[in-house]
Amino acid sequence: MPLLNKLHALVGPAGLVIDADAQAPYLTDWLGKWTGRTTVVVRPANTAETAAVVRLCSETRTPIVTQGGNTGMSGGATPDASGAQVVLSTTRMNRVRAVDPVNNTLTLDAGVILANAQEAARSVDRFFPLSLGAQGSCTVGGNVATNAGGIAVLRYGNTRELVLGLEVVLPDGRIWNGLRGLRKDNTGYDLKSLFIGSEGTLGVITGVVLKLFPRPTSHATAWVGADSLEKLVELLGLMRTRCGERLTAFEMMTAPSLQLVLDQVTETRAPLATPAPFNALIELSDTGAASDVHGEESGPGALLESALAEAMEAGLANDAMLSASEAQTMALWKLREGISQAQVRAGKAIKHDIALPISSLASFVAQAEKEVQACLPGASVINFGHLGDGNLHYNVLLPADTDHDTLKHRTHDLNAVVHQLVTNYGGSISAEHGVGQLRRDELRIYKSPVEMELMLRIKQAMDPNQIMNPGKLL
Ligand code: FAD
Ligand code: 2HG
Ligand code: ZN
Repeated sequence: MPLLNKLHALVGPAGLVIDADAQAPYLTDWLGKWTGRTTVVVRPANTAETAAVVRLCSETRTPIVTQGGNTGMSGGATPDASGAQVVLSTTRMNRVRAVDPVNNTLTLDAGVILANAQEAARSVDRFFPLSLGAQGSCTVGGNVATNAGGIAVLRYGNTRELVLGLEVVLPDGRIWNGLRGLRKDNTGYDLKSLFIGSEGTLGVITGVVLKLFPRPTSHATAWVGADSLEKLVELLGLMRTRCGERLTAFEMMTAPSLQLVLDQVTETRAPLATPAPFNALIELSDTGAASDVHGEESGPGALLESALAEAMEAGLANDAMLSASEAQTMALWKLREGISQAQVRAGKAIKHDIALPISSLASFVAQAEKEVQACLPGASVINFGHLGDGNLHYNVLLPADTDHDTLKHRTHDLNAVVHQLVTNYGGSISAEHGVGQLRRDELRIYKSPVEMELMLRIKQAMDPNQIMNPGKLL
């Protein structure tokens, strides 16, 4: 019986996408950078169906590309051009399995959309802190598989820090039930950690236990302008000292990044009267008795105001705008969250998702500016990111009509310049978006042979037939 018929027998007609038009959204990534082919997109309804599909693929040596919300930025969820890879979409597995406000855990199918996970936490007066621009369409399984970061890492950590348990369909079709909701469990190797950030190369994540937190009851948000990155880094230090745990987000945007959003995204306006070379979007949040943003002396509003006054006095900030309403806060976040879309609209971005020690950020950026301009005179650098985590999105924007060969050469040259410098500073060439197909070849250059060998051995041990997302990560 052909594979298609066997899959049909396992998941029924609702679990298969065969029509070319209906398949299209699964075959191109969010950035429109990678397009592949497949004979079939399989959408199992639950873990048992997923296990049956993977078992069949294992027996027939059919490669599987697992896909969640397809918002990834490294091409990890796009099949190759051969048409031989099956796309396994988790989007039908979208049940909230259990919410436990006493244990502070949330157990979900891996295909649950991140925003729905946040809502499930809110429904029991708890908080799930993972937050990123794609939260309306990315899935928790995809978040786990990429170890997603986002805007609240500064306070709550990456996805890795937010996962207590996993359920995974292994490459041979067996189900590993590691859905534990424990804060302590020293019974050997931490297997769940292997799957976090594995980008679909070790198995299909089907269930997730997430940590919940007390729901913040008050927030304060400000936009700050500074004339150098050194000053913003100093401001970050000041905010940490003055605000401690309440400092939830510290995002950075250069003037060209902000201008790009103002040019490309409707209903946006500059937050400061005089544009600043470097901008920070700062958020404090607090739990406990509800307080108005500016209401209480000890609330985050008052704290932010006094910390910023101190910063201005110390010359760390030129100007600051404290949000006075929920609508203003949303408008400020729209400026930050709009950058990815603005880049897509404006041209072709050569992206660098890099992490550096916070203490090296300013000198890295100064040196990178020189080296990038030497490599590509007049380059338009869109530099922004999660400053509080030392994570920059150091992107170089080329005109939309740049031809394929030019783009290829520029990408190669700029990657070499930026990533060698990142390595010299002890940084990482993939901070939060993963490796996928974007950084696969470069990984071999920047990871040590020992690390590469260990990763390849783990892959071989767990997926000896190499059916899980071949051509990605390793
Ligand atoms: P997909 O794109 O579908 O897949 C990503 C990878 O995970 C692929 O390798 C895929 O094979 C694998 N995978 C997916 N689901 C599973 C599963 N159940 N089991 C095994 N493997 C699986 N990322 C950040 O970290 N921080 C940000 O701030 C951020 N902001 C973004 C803003 C925008 C506008 C966009 C478009 C993306 C952003 N991203 C960000 C990137 C992306 O949203 C995240 O990487 C997200 O975690 C991917 O989830 P997904 O469900 O869309 O995964
Ligand atoms: C963000 O922080 C995302 O907005 C996307 O990680 C970054 O578009 C990018 O390069
Ligand atoms: Zn980011």
